[in-house]
Amino acid sequence: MIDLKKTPITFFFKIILLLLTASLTLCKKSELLSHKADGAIIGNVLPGEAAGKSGPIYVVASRTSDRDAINWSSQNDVLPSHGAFRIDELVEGKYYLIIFLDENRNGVPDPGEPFGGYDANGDGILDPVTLIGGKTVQVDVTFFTVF
Ligand SMILES: [Ca+2]
Ligand SMILES: [Ca+2]
Repeated sequence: MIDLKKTPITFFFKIILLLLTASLTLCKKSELLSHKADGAIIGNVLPGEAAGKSGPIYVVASRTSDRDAINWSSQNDVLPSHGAFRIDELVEGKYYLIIFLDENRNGVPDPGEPFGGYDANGDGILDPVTLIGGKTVQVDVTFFTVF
């Protein structure tokens, strides 16, 4: 047991210093993790409303669900048809999984082209998935409307 009366005050300062150093180190480590692009989102593209239609399928991991603000050419995977997708090198955070079927093969969604993504509750509004640093999240996406 530590005799409080005899223990020098410096002992407590040392303990406090040790605790501070430990917590700072932990903070630094989690900060490093959160900025590392070491997460991935994988899953399957299901045909849904796009059944029978053909063309490249773009799967985008987007920070926004605002169609006008989505960058279709980055953080994506392009598939020749329905099937497995994989998007690597993602920083942790919230992402919307958004898909379109590029019927006229111009690299961007156009009115009438099948559109969809990850909609957990099936209400027609995209839902975000949360990715933790260094982890892989699996979600299936489907076409449920047109752009
Ligand atoms: Ca197009
Ligand atoms: Ca939804």
